[in-house]
Amino acid sequence: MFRPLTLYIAIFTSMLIFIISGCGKDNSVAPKNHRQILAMMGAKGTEAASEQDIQQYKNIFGRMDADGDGQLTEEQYVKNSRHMNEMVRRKIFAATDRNKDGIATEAEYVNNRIITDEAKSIYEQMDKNNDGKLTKDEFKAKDVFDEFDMNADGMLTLPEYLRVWGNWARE
Ligand SMILES: [Ca+2]
Ligand SMILES: [Ca+2]
Ligand SMILES: [Ca+2]
Repeated sequence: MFRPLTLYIAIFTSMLIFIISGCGKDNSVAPKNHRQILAMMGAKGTEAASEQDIQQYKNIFGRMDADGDGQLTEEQYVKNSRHMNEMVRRKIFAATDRNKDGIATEAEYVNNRIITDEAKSIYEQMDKNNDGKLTKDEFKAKDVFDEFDMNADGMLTLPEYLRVWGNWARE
């Protein structure tokens, strides 16, 4: 004799198995390690910086750090750095002061310079037509181009690129 309850239980069980197995399967592609992507683009990372470069960055820091206590406040940095204008200097300071305590230490400064200068030189190598911008064609890691292109206009400017690069390089 046909027993509907058994049928319902059978259907319910098979649906449950289907749902559980569906949940267990991870269809999303594992996100690539950001630092691996940077390495693929030619980044060697902070460990690869030469003693010469590090010393040079320390010297620049020392010139800005007038009282020689190894610390720069934002105001000292804005006053003493040689970057274009105040707004740019404040942005660079914010990127440098990684732990957001309002002080750029020598170590933070050196670290930021190593990362930024390497990123810039890779940017310049990719910019084949030297117009200061990168198209997707010029960009080496095409599958993450959109993550760099913050305003989604199909072009990368140096500040856009540095913002993402700076975060990834410190992961
Ligand atoms: Ca700090
Ligand atoms: Ca270009
Ligand atoms: Ca853009």
